[in-house]
Amino acid sequence: MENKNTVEFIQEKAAVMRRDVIEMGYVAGGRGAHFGPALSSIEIVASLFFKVMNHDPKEPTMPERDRFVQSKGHACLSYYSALIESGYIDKELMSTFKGDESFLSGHPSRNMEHGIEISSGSLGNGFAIACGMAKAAKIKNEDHYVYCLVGDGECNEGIIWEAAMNGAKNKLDNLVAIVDRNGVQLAGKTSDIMDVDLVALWKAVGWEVEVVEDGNDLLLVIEALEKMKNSKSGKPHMIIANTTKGKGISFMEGSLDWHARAMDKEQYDQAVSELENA
Ligand SMILES: Cc1ncc(C[n+]2csc(CCOP(=O)(O)OP(=O)(O)O)c2C)c(N)n1
Repeated sequence: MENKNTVEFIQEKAAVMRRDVIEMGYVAGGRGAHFGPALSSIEIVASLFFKVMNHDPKEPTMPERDRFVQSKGHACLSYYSALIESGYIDKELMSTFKGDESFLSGHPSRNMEHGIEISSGSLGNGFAIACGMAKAAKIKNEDHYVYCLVGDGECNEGIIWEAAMNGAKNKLDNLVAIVDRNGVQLAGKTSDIMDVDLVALWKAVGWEVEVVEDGNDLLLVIEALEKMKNSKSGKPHMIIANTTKGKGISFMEGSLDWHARAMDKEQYDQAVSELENA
């Protein structure tokens, strides 16, 4: 399905997705939710689902669909919100997030009927699977793309680099990965935990790299995705998008406290009011 949505339309979708993240995270109650990682990735996921990817919610398994893998699976709320707002998941199911019988679990669990391509959450694994999916498409002469969302802390995982080298060797130019570089991981700032030059590293392993100065700017994200998708470099593509953890909610922005936690009523009211007045 060709995606002809306007930027204004996608902006509106992104705003609704942010609201969905807060609603779902709040209903999880004491079980808590990964608010910060979901909110930093909204513009990336919205750009993919409402502009860049070829997909059809009415036909979730159509062979020619582009595949999306959320390797940073703990941020599932941005993924679920895109699946809800594009029609893969009934909006009423939002209230079941993290419920015992719900398929909307705390990390994505493969569910093709509802657009979830793979289970993810063990950091690094989703990225390696995405490389395998891109290789499989090459072997089968399929011309769809694979898009994969990775965290900057996730890039500390060894499996990432094994898969990255393999992806370059296999010339997986049908693969576009995006690092959500929000600078904060579970236990501290990414630069305090493993201070690496991600741009240099990805280039060193043979990937084509594009940096997005503001990964919460929809136009910039769409531009980078289109550029990488259409690139003829013959290399796998990596977009490193600088984002803000917890983007859109003042008390969450850049905060380690809001990597994952429960939200009380007062915080919920403030978050909703900030989104309504944004
Ligand atoms: C293999 C593995 N180790 C540890 C974890 C626990 N864990 C969950 S989220 C997280 C931090 C991820 O940080 P980052 O990739 O920067 O993503 P962000 O939350 O900033 O979006 C960690 C270590 C995990 N899910 N998988």
